[in-house]
Amino acid sequence: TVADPNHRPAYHFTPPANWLNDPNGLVQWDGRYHLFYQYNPAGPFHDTIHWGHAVSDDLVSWTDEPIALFPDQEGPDETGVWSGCFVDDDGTPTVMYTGGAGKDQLPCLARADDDSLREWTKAPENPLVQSIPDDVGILQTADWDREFRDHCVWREDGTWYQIIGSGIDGEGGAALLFESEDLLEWEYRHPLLTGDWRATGPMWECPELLRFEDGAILHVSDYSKVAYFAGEYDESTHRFEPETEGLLDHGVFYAPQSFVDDDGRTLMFGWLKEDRDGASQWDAGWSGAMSLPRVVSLTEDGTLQYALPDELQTLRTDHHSFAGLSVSPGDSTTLSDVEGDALEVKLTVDAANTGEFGVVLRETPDGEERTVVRCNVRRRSVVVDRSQSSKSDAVNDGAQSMPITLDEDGTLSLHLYLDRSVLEVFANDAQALATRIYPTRADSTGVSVYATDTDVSFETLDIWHLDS
Ligand code: DQQ
Repeated sequence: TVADPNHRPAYHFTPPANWLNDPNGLVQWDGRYHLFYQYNPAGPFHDTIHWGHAVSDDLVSWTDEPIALFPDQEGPDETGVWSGCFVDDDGTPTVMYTGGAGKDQLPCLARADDDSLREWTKAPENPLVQSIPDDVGILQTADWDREFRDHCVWREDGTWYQIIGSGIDGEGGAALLFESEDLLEWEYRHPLLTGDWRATGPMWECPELLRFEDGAILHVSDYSKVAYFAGEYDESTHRFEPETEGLLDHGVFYAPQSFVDDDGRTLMFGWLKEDRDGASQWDAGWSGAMSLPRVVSLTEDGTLQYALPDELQTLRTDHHSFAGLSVSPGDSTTLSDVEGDALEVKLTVDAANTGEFGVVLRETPDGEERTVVRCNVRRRSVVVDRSQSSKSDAVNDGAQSMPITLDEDGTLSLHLYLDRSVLEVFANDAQALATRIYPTRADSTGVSVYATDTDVSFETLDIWHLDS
């Protein structure tokens, strides 16, 4: 197995021990950020899920809180308190979540006892949203009477709306829209969107509708990837017209959830799955990390944009600039004074005369272990090559890749966050790839850059060591 304590991220949120999956109930309440998450306190594996809880004043330092929601011994959430969202019910902090019970997936509601959001009282009316017309054709499987879970709730002119993840038999994943006056009794409206099972699977988990000035984004998790559709949401018909589509991330980022904070930013967190085997997770004693918060926006032409919150800059310690560094074809340059396993790397190159180049992270002096972020500018792709990331065979060493679009002036910019076993890569603030790597050697801390077939000249190349 590969279970080195040095794989535990330094500045990404991880559970105190045991298992973490989806972010839930995200909110800034009373000035504080609250991160709830799917949590199994019994061990580093997905089983009887609770809601873990952590708070932060700055999105950077997190303090663990007691478990917020427990499954009841008997009742609509007896096998798990699954994913759900936060609802501000006229000042009463409220969550909608899915209860697991036998072969049922049952919408439930709970209200916080006070503004600390520590303790919650479940609604006696649970389970909710029980009557769905038969002709909707909700997907049934061997395990579940109906695939029907995860919640995104919002309000329009005093009326509540929510979408719940589901699938329509024979068609594909679906985000089903419901309406309510009181959050307790819900009436079915229509699918806000249905996918084609060949493209985005038979079932959609964790659907979320995000509203921006210039349009809306609906994203869904289809067991492997997070697909998004950008388009228009019409408040009079409650219909969504998708115009463009893409992937929120090209790596292991899954089941993301977002919220608008007091500064009006739409902040998104996603679960970064492990990519080492179950025995390694067991030996490590913990599993799953939360992504960094991403500030999401939509440009006028419907392109999704990511930015990293300024607060993350407080993690920066030593700074090294290599602006103007040139590397000749076939050469590589070791950046000898920037060793580390918790780094931020930001670079720009002029794409016009640039072929293939790369940034190598977590490299041993003899090159036995190394993770290569390879940019093929002509093919407009970034590949994370993990074939030598780890000597262990208990890990996934598959390459991952994402397409890139250049800025109008032909600049390619890359922004990397390395955090021990986590690597998040952003290209031109528009594409993202989060991945996991598990080096085994203590000296896999080197950084180098190389050029393959053309001179590569870095207009900017900044590297910071990041604090924990
Ligand atoms: N995980 C939860 C579900 C959700 C899935 C259960 C996505 O609510 O559909 O832990 O990871």
